[in-house]
Formats: sequence, structure tokens, C-alpha cells
Amino acid sequence: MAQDDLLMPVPLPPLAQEGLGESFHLIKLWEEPNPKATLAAIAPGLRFIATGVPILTEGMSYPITAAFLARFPKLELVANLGVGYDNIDIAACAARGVVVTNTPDVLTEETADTAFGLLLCVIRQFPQADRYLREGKWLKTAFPLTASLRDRTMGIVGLGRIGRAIARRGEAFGLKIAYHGRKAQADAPWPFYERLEDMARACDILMVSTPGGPATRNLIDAPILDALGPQGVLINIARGSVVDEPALIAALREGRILSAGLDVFAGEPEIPAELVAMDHVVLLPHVGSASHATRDAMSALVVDNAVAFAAGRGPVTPVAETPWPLHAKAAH
Ligand code: 8YV
Repeated sequence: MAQDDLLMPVPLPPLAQEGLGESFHLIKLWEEPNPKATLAAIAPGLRFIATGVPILTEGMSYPITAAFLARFPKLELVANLGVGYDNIDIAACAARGVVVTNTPDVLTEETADTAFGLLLCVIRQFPQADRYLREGKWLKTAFPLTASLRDRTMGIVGLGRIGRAIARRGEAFGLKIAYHGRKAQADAPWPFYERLEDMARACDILMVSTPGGPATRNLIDAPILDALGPQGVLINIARGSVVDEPALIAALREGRILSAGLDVFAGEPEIPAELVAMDHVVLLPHVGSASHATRDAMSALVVDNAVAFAAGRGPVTPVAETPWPLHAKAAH
């Protein structure tokens, strides 16, 4: 039997390519000699797409916009590698009866580890201390004393799966925890702040672990940073779009907050030169989930979603906006 086409607009990890290649006729758009002609040829009948946020795409970016979706009248599934799916116009998918899946859970602990590692690096200046040693400066004098994690309160912006995993780590390190989000969560033992500014004022670490997209764009702006204050530290492992980057740069330059640890940036992989020039911040190249084990698990989940869906068993991890089976097209 002929295999169904599955379009991969951008390169996913090898394991995802191999796994999908076993069950589908995989169309790797970046390898096509004439991608435009390929898209035109497959568009009328295409049912399945597997994609990911630009981080893995070697400079390529292929957002799944409403205009892009409109080209595929028979599309049923967009399987996304990543828990975040702000690379996909989710409202357009929902309106068209297209199911979107993501890769939750399998990356929760890895990303929480990254967040906590970044926090420790920012507060205790470990990357700076490493540079200091390599530059031979220790031979002259000891590395300067740093800020401390002791007696701090961490405010978590977005208490989802990753936010909770970070909160657990925070408790193990003796931090006080608070959180802000759309609503209080009955089973969360930590103080809830309805107003982000109030939480920023009450804490000295702001940990951003909220989804990206229009609803959270520039949520962390100048007033929030000022509320966080001169001893305050901002950690962002979510999406660059959540932080007003020029406002953050100004706050860092003027000492209105102490420091920042950033794994994500508004225009990544391009980073504002002002940030790169600052020695008191810690910058990571979007490595939140970037271990072999976790990326393998994410790849396997993308494959499981596409294979189960195409076999009529339904997606494994559909996103909230396109629930299964309520949402999907009548055919499934
Ligand atoms: C990955 C991520 O970097 O899951 C996410 O939302 O940002 C990270 O896990 C990304 O998904 C890789 O495409």
C-alpha cells in the first residue's frame, strides 16, 4: 500500500526523521530541489505535517501561519516537536479542524534543570568565575564575592508542568515560592498573585515559564522589572517574546535589576549586541531541552502522535486548543 505523504518543512532530529520515514512518505522540504513546486504538488491532498520551533532548523524558520494552512484543504494534523507551539497559528488550526500535538512531560525535568542551573549561574556568577580562572586572574587575587540564593523568594510566572518542576527544585534549595498565572490552582501550596506586578514586588527572583504567543507578549516590561528591584534577578526559559527586551536591557544597564539569565531571545538566534557585551548576565543558546535523552524522547513522541493519529487511534498528546476527539474532522 502506498504510504501517506507527511510534510516536514524544517529538519527535525534524525530519530524523528527515521521514525516518521518508516510509516509515511516523508517529504523533507529543505532537501527538495524546488520546494515551491513540491508544495504546490502536494497541497491539495496533504493530511499530515511534522514541524518544530525554529531552534532546530539551522537558521530556517517555517511558521505555520493561517496563510500557509489555507493551502492545505485536507490537512488533519500538525505534530510539533516542542512543548511550546507559538510557531503555529493555533486559532487557525482550531478553526480548520486541524489537530495540533506537542511534546509535553518528556522535557519537563530537563527544562527545569536548565532553569535552575541558569539561576545558580546568575546568582553565583559561575560562568564569570570560570572565565576569571582561565584568564589567570586568580593568580593575582580571589574572585569577587557574589550575591546569594539564601533568603530569596522566587516568583514563578506560569505554573504549568515546567513551572511546578522548577518550584519543587526551589523548595529543595530553601527558596520561598510564589506564582502568577491566569488563575489560582487549588492543588498548588504556594501563594498566588493575581497581579504580576504585586508578585514582582514581593520576590527577588522572577522565573518565566509561561507559554509564548500573543497572550504573553512583553508581559515582563519596565514596570515589572522596576517592581522586581535592584537585587532582582530575571530568568527566562520560556520564549523571548514574553520579555520586553529593550526594557530589560535598559534595566540591566541602569542597575534597576541585578542580573538576568536568558535561554531564549526575541529574535533568536540573533542576540542584541548590548546583552552580549554585558558581563553580569548569563546567556544560553536555547538549550532548555537540549540533551540527547530528552530530544530523543521528544522525537519519539512526535512519531507516536503522527503514527497513532494516521492509524485512526487519535493523537497521544493533542494541545488544549484542539482536543481529541471533539475537535477533529469528521473523517477521524
Ligand atoms: C526546544 C522548546 O528547543 O519545547 C519547547 O517549546 O522550546 C524546546 O524544547 C524546541 O522545541 C526545539 O524545537
